[in-house]
Amino acid sequence: MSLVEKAKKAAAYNAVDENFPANAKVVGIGSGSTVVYVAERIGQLANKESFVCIPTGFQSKQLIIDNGLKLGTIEQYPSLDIAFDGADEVDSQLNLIKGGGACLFQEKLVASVAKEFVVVADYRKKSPSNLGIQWTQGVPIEIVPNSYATVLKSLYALGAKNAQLRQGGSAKAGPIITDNNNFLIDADFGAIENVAQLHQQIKALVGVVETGLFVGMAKKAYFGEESGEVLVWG
Ligand code: ABF
Repeated sequence: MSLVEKAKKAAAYNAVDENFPANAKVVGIGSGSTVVYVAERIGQLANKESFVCIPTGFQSKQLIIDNGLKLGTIEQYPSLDIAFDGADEVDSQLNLIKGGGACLFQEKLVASVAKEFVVVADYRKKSPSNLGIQWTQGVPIEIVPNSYATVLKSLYALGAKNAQLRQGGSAKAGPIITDNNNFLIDADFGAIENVAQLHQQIKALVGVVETGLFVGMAKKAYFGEESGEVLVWG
C-alpha cells in the first residue's frame, strides 16, 4: 500500500473510531477514495444492522452495498446523526473545496442535515491559510445545463482567472453529467480571501445549483500524515 493510501486509511479508521455514535440510526457516507476506508471500517461494526447509510452518489451507494451496510435515501431519512466525507482541500477554519468527484450537490445535501460532519483526507489536502492554494483545479460548481454560457461569463465578472465546463474523458465525450443531470464548471479564483462571500456570490447566479465551497459545515477534519500519524483539526 502506498504512503498516500496508508494515510487515507489511517484518517478514515481514526475518524470512524473516534466519532461514530454508539446509538447512530442514520449515517451519511460520502464519495471519493478516502471514504472507501470509512465504509470499510463502518462495515466492521458489530451493530451494523442497527443503522441505515445514506449515500452521496453512485459510487457511495456501491460502497454501502459492498460493505454489507443498510442502504437508505435522503428522502426517507432527511435527518442524519453523522456524515463522513472526503475533501479536495481543507482550510484551518474547516472550510472545504469539494466536488472533484462531481458529487458536490448530494454531498452538501447530506452534510447539511447531519448533526455532525467529519472530513477524512490525506496530508495533501491541508491548506492552513487560504483555499485555492493546494487545489488548483478551481471551485467545482454544479449548474443547470443551458445556463453554462451565462454562468461562465458571470464567473469571470466575479474575478475567476479561468472557468471551464468540465469535460468527460475524451474530446468526443462532451460535458460531464452529474447524478442530477446537470453540468459542472471548475472556476479558478486563485487563493480565496473570503470563502463565505465567494460562495454566496456564485450561488446567487441564475443557473447555479450549488457550489463546492462548504463553509462552516465540518466539525472535524482527520488527516493521515506522511509519518503515519493522524492529525485532527477541530
Ligand atoms: C469527494 O471526493 C469530493 O467532494 C472530493 O472531490 C473527493 C475527495 O476524494 P479523495 O478522498 O479521493 O481525495 O468527497
